[in-house]
Amino acid sequence: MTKHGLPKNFLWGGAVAAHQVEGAYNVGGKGLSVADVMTAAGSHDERKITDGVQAGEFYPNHDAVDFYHQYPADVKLFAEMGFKSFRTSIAWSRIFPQGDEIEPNEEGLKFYDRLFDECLKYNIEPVVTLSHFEMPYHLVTKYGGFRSRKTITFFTRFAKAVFERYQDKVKYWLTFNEINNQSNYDRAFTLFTNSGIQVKPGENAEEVMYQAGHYEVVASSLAVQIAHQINPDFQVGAMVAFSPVYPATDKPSDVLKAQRAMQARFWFSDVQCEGTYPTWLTQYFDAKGYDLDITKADLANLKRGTVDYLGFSYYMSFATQASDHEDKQFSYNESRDLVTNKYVPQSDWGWQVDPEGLRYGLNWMNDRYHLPLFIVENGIGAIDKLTADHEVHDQYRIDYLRDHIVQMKLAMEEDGVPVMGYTPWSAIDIVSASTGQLSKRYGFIYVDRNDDGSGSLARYRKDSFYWYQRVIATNGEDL
Ligand code: P53
Repeated sequence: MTKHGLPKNFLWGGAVAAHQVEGAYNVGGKGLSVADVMTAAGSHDERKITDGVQAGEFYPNHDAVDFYHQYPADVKLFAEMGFKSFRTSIAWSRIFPQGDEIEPNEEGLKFYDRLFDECLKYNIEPVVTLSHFEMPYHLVTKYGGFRSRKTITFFTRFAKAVFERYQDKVKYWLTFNEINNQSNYDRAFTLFTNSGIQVKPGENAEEVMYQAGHYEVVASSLAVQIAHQINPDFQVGAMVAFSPVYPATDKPSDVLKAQRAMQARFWFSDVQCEGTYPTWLTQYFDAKGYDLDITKADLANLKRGTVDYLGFSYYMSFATQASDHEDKQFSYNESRDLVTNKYVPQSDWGWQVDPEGLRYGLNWMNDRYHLPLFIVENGIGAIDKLTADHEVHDQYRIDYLRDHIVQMKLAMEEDGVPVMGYTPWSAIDIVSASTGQLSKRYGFIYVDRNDDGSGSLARYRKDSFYWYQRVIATNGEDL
């Protein structure tokens, strides 16, 4: 890399996901997705996953911020900020409403034609996630989501349909968003949004997660192969949530515990980037007596379908500590094993803000995978106040993003880590994935919508909008 500023073609931009912005959940032939059966969380509880859509419940993703109808004006605002790229997902259930059809839904395909054309009009490169918490709900009820090997076929059929359709419009793809969230297998939200799975009483959630995760890395490897057959220029990436797990102290067992935590969080990208299972994990399956459906053909496909680059989100870091009664595996359970890091502050939602963790992560992934890296999410959820004259003074967001960009530049310029681009979360205010709230705001653009769904949906530029515009215009020099 260069000591003299960022590369000229650096992909500055912003990110969203279809289900968090589009709304129009039953328009254009779209089927229900997993996001459509999740309610909004209160201040202390998690989002409820309901049995289909229930009368009397509120589902914030059904309307979201109406991007489905308002995208031309929104993309124009992205262009005004100077975006070179825009990351979104294709809502799987717009293209295959039930998930198990043979033919795609033309009306769904047409929507993304219009959206990508709108981006290209401003020379904004679309960066497209295939599966961002948007599995067709019918695949959940009929097949148990990624409990079933059949879902690999449904996914690859979807992937092939959109690769073919958008081969001249989209070059950068990502397979499964934050595929490793489910390493926290005891949290209902992660297995449901990653894999369309609800754990049943008496089941071993960890084993269920490893089986689903295996089917997903296989599905990802098949998608990579299909993509390269259709267009050898396609760049297909994996996508993980990079929350590093630090040892809480320099006690050797804490260091071992943290190492196992990192292995447990990143085996997905190990397989997707390197094409083989790490040794610790096959030993772990044996030790735990997990008898998984992993075939020879699967292993061959994993080798053939390694990714071109690694995309990742970065919001926060974690820390862990060994207990006095660790088993031989130092088995890691994220819902149980994290401790607070007293050296870093927390966001209003308790996320540990740690800009240096981004430099650490870029180096760690570069050493481990030797692939180009793409920061496809980074940002802070915060309460914003709209003033009477429609301004939002979000200096905290500017500070957060600036501190992280500084660390990204150190990794690139001092450490030589190859970074393709930076698409912070989020381009515009969205429905929060984990809480369903609008008030956990991330955007450069404020959307007048409240947690209960009220509001005019009008858009307003925040202070961070103008700041980011200058950052892009100066290729990251003026922070
Ligand atoms: P929300 C967990 C840890 C890190 C990122 O998150 C995560 C999650 C799951 O909540 O999600 C990603 O909205 C995700 C986005 C999401 C964003 O980070 O829960 O890819 O869809 O909106 C922020 O505050």
